[in-house]
Amino acid sequence: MSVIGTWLSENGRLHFSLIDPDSQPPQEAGKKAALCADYGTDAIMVGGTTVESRQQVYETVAAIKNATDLPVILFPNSGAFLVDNADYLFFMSLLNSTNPMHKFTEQLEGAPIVKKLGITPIPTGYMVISTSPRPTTVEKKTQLDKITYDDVEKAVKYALYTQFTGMHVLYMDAGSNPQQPISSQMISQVRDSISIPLIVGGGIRSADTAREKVEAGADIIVTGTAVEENIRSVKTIIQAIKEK
Ligand code: 1GP
Repeated sequence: MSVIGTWLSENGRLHFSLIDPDSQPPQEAGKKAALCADYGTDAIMVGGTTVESRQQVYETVAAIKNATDLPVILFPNSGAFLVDNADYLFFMSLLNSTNPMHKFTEQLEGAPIVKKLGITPIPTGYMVISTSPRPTTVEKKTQLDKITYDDVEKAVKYALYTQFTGMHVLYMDAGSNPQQPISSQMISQVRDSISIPLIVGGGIRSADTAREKVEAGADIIVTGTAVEENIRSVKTIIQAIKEK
């Protein structure tokens, strides 16, 4: 079974806290991670679309590892910022990009680095959903074959492709701080079409929204902006995800 599959079978639904090394100094990132650990988060993801320094990523991961026992998963925007002090890496292909760099080339160049550093890769199909009129940073920086808020059929097509090409997990992301999260209807239809674990992120800032998205079929909820802007809300978000 895949790493994520094992975590899910042992713990039920999961919550991952996303920390962007660009948003605060490493010590501050460590404090945030420790609070999220107290609230019951299951892993810390480290990454962001605007990260530009390997040292910054390394020091952020070091501070988080110092402050918590949680697994740290890199959420990279490039193979250039991989570090050996993280535990795992979302080895991601941005499926609905028209630019081969985001789908394949970065991964190809990064593969020997992952091997050398000894981080465990988690083969991940990554889909960005365009939920809002105002594009998110990831939408601006990647060239997307757009999947709009209502285009459930297209999302299902990409989800099936993800599973059929052997990815261990599908991550559906509305990008950071979008005007609205991915629709529950889309999550539910995607969930019904695949059997691999489903991660959902982007725009989930309240317990009610988190509950709605897990009820629709998300196995794992990622929150980033909530960790940055209203860390206390992460506690109730986690409680909502884990309640039966
Ligand atoms: C972005 O899914 C993550 O890649 C988190 O999004 O910052 O909106 O929580 P938020």
